[in-house]
Amino acid sequence: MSCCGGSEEKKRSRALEKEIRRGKRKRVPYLLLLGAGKSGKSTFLKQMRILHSSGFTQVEREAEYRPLIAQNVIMCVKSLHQGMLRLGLKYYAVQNGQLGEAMVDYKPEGFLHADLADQIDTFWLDPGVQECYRRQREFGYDLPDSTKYFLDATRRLGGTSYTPTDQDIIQSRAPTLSIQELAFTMDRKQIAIVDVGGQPSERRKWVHLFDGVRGVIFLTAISEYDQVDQKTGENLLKHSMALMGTLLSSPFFTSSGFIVFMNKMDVFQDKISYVPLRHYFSSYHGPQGDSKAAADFLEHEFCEVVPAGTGGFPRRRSPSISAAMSSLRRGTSLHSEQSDEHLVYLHRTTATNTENIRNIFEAVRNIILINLLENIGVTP
Ligand SMILES: Nc1nc2c(ncn2[C@@H]2O[C@H](COP(=O)(O)OP(=O)(O)O)[C@@H](O)[C@H]2O)c(=O)[nH]1
Ligand SMILES: [Mg+2]
Repeated sequence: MSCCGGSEEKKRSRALEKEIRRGKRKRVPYLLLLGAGKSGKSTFLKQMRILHSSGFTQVEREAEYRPLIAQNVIMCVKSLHQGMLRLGLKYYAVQNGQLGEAMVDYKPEGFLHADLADQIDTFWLDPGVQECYRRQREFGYDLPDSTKYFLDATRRLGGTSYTPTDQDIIQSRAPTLSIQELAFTMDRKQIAIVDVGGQPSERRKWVHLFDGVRGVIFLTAISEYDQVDQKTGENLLKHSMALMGTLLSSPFFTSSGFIVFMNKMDVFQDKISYVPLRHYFSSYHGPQGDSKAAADFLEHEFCEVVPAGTGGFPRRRSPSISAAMSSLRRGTSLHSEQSDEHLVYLHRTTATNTENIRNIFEAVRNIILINLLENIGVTP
């Protein structure tokens, strides 16, 4: 697996697609990662690689991730500079504004020069830039998610002796332009996880992958409750809910396990303290600033879009919503042992947190083993 969409990777991806199209994949138990762009699919796959596979090699760290992280850092500076202009904010020190301007057309060559890293550190600490960061909502959340993570650490990231750590790799971002697959062994069984990319142009690729899939992990960034699509103006979280409903209505999923990760809980918990949920979901009447109540509500909204004919949660809502909710949260589902219908499982996740993903994956392990392996006639 590679992060940057190079030609080798594209070749592998095309070969994989062909194999899937021809139906060869049907006998291989695999989980499909689905969800809108930036919901955390690639991040989850990287965590799986760290937790269940061989991790990242030194060559990948230096040849792929060091240049990518340099690009990510420059992108953070560019986005902040654009934010400064849009908000009409003034730099405290003139040279910081000059640096912002100089970065607009700058392309790093493989690594971040140590002296540039120092200048970026000074740029980031400029009180004007800090205000811009705090007010990012006002210019449409154009900042990369990992802005604070990288800019707090810029000095460490400079120079040719810098080797990206696992956490740096987790925080780095490259749009997934081709199909990515990670195969690993779980309880002595081979399993593959496939990420098809969430960019709109990639979605046409999903359809032929549905056939024969044994399980889906659908990721949604619940921290996007106040964000809109820059082109359509549609609320991103509502869009994600609708997408999940559409996927669950698809006949391709009648025999697959479906696990929803309400992701970016860390961002959500922070944001909910100052951005009221009610402004974007008018039927929310819970306490303002209460992240648990707000997440419970959104979990319920997700359950609402599960089509009634699909089986699973909504048709089994009695005896009480809260019992059902807590049961879903634990990764089990009501009456699951009495039914062979496929059920929807919900978990709250922070994909950038390796420990959190380790625990969640433990929790979904049983669902995966039962739904994936038994369905294809393999005894777990
Ligand atoms: N803070 C935070 N950032 C996250 C989380 N999950 C993903 N990200 C970041 O969000 C960005 C987009 O994630 P990515 O996995 O590339 O999304 P994808 O488009 O669905 O593959 C990356 O910079 C990740 O580091 C999370 O739970 N918390
Ligand atoms: Mg991706």
